[in-house]
Amino acid sequence: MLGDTSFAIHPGKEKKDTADVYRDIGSVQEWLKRDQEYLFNCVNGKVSILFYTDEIIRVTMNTKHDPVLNNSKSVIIEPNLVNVSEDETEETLILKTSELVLQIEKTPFRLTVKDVKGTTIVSEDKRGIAFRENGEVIAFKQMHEHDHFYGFGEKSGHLDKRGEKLEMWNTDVYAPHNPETKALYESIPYFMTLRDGNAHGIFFDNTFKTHFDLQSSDAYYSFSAEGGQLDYYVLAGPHPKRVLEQYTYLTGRMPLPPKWSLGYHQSRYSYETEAEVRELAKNFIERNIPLDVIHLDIHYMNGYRVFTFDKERFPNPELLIADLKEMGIRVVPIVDPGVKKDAEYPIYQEGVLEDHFCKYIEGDIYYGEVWPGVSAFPDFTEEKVRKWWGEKHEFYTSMGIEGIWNDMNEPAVFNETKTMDLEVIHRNDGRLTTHREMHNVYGLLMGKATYEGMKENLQGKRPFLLTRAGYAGVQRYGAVWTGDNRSFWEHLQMSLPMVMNLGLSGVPFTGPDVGGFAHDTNAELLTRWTQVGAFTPFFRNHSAIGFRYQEPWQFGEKFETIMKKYIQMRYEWMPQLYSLFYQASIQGLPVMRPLLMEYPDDAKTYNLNDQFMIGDNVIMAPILNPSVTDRVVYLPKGEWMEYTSGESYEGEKVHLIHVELEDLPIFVRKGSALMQSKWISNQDKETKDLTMKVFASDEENYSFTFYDDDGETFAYETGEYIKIAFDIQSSKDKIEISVLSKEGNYQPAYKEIKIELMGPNKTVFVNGSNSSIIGL
Ligand code: MIG
Repeated sequence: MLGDTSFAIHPGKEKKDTADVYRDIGSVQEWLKRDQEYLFNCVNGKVSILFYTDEIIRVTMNTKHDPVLNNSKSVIIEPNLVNVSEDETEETLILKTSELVLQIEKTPFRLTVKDVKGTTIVSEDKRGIAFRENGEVIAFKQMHEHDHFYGFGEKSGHLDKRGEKLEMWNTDVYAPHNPETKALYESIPYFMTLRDGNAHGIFFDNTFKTHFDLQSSDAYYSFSAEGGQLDYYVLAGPHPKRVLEQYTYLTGRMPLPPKWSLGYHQSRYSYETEAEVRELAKNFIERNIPLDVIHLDIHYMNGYRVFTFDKERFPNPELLIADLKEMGIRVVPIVDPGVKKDAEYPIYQEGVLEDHFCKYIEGDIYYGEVWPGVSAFPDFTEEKVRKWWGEKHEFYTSMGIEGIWNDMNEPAVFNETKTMDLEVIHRNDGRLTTHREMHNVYGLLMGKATYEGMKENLQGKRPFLLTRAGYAGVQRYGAVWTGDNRSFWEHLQMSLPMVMNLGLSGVPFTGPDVGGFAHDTNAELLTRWTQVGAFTPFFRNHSAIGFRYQEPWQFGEKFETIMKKYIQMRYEWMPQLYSLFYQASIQGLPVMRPLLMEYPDDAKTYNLNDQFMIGDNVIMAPILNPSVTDRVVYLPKGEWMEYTSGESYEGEKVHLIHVELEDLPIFVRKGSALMQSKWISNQDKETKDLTMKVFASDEENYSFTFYDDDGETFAYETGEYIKIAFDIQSSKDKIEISVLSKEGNYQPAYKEIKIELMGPNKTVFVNGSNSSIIGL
């Protein structure tokens, strides 16, 4: 990955097109329909096409036997009954749904997917789908001149991945996180292509190491895997939001997180003693800096044994947790997968005696070095192991803990390869396979075990899970932080496209370590990062052992005051953010999104890396460079109002704006609204007042949905929520707000919504009458 020397550009060094060594699937000899599956017998193997909906198809190539269609760790739905019409000639077979036209050429097998208007969505390069004798499988697709590529989970570099080569192999990368770092902790082999304003998606559901090549040619791109089937889904779009709905329909959506997990988190590797944690909490309370969570990193454990506390450092965890809860602060401890090899340690004993650990085929347990020393690793591919691990979390829940932080679950091992031997066996509920195939889903399945175990143990309360590793579908179990970044301005810059692409990959609840994990942060960087963090979905300040402490007060009052203002702002925006998290939980749309998601026709947004949106009406333009107090902002179509100054800005224009250290430029689309409430104190975080800020326009229409509930139980599933759909019509002299619908039985502490008009004075009407209050 980093080994490129100048030799790579040696004069005369020829570039060989590796595609030549692949064998084509070949011509169709016959085809048949089995239930909903179209199965093509080709010269070199079989291909199945399966319709999931009118807009989603699955293509599976298997060169050895019939395609296996029931072993996904990601896809949680079954194919629907789809009406497909067939039209066959000697050369082609046409399959049509209400949204898609599939054109299959028979000699050799080639598939083109079009929409019903005849526009090509996905078409094959002249090489189609192919394989190699070593087990590799590959698909070559045509690349169009105006294609832009997004998603791919957690990747370094810029938003648009055209021109890049990417790899999926969950890797513990302490350093570096550079544009050339191809694989990080999460593997999400999924991307969205945007072409002339229309979008579609491809999900390559293969858990082996996979590669995406968007670089070698301008005429084609490819995706390949080192083993398994060529198994991919085409999602028809055509709007970017629709693609995401389709992808998360397949792989699931984030369950509504507990509200406290959307607050501010303070962490460090590590707050080492109970006294230190109490002192930390006291500081937040006294300074009235909002805080919801303190994370306990590995030092809390007895010799790094998971499911233990060190009795000297933390003599009374129950009391600590209870006292902190009184202050409105929760504790989230780290839990790694490695179980210390120690014959006197009950978790290890059970693991061995009940056969929960990963083994070699000969029956010996696999051991690797991690924090506790020599350790064994639970085989999370087995249902019974997941259940065991999940139940063990009673240790934490019985102390009042409601959230868990999973680290090192790539799994990371301290050795040359950084992970388990590839030939370690996973029993995989009867479909035995090796780590080579299960590596990328180890973290996902640990997350499943943890989330489900916590949910069971918490008896009606929502668990929170933070995980480092994952695969497509990880959003069903947890939030993701982007691992070991550094206190570099470059890493602040990179975190924006990284979090936006994670959002486009179905994972809405993510964020980087604010301030930077490794390296020493500084006052200005931490301040600017905290301004951004206040609006990234996951908001945690975390730093590494041996580096400067970076709690908000560490750099003196001037900086503390600014950071406090932004952390408080996070809470003032909570009603808005929570409504967006609700939207993410039902539709899969990210809270923090790139501008292209809302403005897919505007080419200026296609690789806009240093601005982001919160929902569909707010654009953030933070400062991401040292000593900079001016920046350029691009605003798309519409009229915009800067949140703090109230100044108006025209859309489809570039603006130069002045930004002091205490400022974060926030642009709200005129005609739209934001729901907000006041920050009171850490001990009293319940929303008691609610304001709708309406940003006056002379002509816009806007509609949005406000959502709220108790924030911590599953009672919303049985109607305990409040959900109001609003419509706002703006005109020259008036603003008309209408309640389109109102649902749910939840009785919040606030009894009305106060309307606050931002900008020029106009008369406000609510449901037809002159008023500035909406009663609930
Ligand atoms: O390699 O638990 O990414 O957040 O503080 C060190 C110690 C292991 C890596 C995580 C980091 C955490 C640290 N862990």
